[in-house]
Amino acid sequence: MQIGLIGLQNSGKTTLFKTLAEGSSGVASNRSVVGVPDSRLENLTELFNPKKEVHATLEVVDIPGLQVGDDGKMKITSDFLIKVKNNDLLLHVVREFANDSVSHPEGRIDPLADIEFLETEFLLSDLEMVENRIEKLKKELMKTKTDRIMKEMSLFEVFKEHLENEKPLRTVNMDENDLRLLSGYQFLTMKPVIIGVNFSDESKSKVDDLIAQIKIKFPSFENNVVPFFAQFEMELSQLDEEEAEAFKEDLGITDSALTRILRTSYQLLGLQSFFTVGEDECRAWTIKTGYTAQQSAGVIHSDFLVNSFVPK
Ligand SMILES: Nc1nc2c(ncn2[C@@H]2O[C@H](COP(=O)(O)OP(=O)(O)OP(=O)(O)O)[C@@H](O)[C@H]2O)c(=O)[nH]1
Ligand SMILES: [Mg+2]
Repeated sequence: MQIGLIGLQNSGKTTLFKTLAEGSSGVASNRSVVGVPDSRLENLTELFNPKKEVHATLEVVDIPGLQVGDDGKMKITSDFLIKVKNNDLLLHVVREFANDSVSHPEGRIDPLADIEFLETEFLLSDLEMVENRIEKLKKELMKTKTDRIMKEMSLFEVFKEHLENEKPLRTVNMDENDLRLLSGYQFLTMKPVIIGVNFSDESKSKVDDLIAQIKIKFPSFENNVVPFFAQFEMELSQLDEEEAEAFKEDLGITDSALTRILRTSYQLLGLQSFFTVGEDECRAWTIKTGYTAQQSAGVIHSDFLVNSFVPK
């Protein structure tokens, strides 16, 4: 699984990335393989005392912030689309922290407006892509009327209407055939999104109220809003454990940003863990929620997969 950090410039993506990647193996300066924290695995390790403890892993990618041009429009470049492409999930980092020496591309600290701004730009970017494709399909239909082109056309007409009504494409009901038709496309509003709100430790008292406001204004993100304190949590990771615990308690942080983000990601993507234990290793594996025991075993033993136990 791969999570891409996106958002406006200076929202705190790289700071969060460093916090998430702390102690994990970096693949590149903007890419890291992170072990999924799991207290259940730690309990099993205590019980079985194995030679090795293996966490489930996922990849986190830090994507450069989106810039706003002189015309007030966000520049969604082809480079950005390429970077977003391979992510299973996007974590949209919005800024709540105030810091006079760090500029905001829109000159404001307003997380609700930032969420709306990016969502709207993503809708517009997808709409443009859909309209261009419809024009091309119309020309093709004048030459030949194949089944595939007709199906693609009707799907894109649905997309167009949906986007014009300001609804993201992730809310369109699609079957496997539709998804196959779309395999070459890259629509921004089709990706699952978590909204990550970056607070400073001074704005702690605003957390509950702001999260509630976001959920009211954007009901589709109701279960996908995660507050965190990127800078503060990064600083904590440099303290010794006892000191860090005292600060965390003071701020009411029970789980790290990583744990909270991962928990929400697993829920959103319908994932869960199961464990294997023994003297050699205790290990966490990731599966789709609802897998049977046989399907889960297929994740471990690839020879179990021949009967296509893994849902597509
Ligand atoms: N006071 C304060 N400053 C922060 C916080 N998070 C980030 N910053 C500062 O804001 C600046 C920008 O943070 P980055 O993490 O680099 O932001 P970014 O989203 O990666 O920026 P781009 O990659 O340019 O889009 C840095 O100087 C950070 O130290 C925070 O929670 N509080
Ligand atoms: Mg950055």
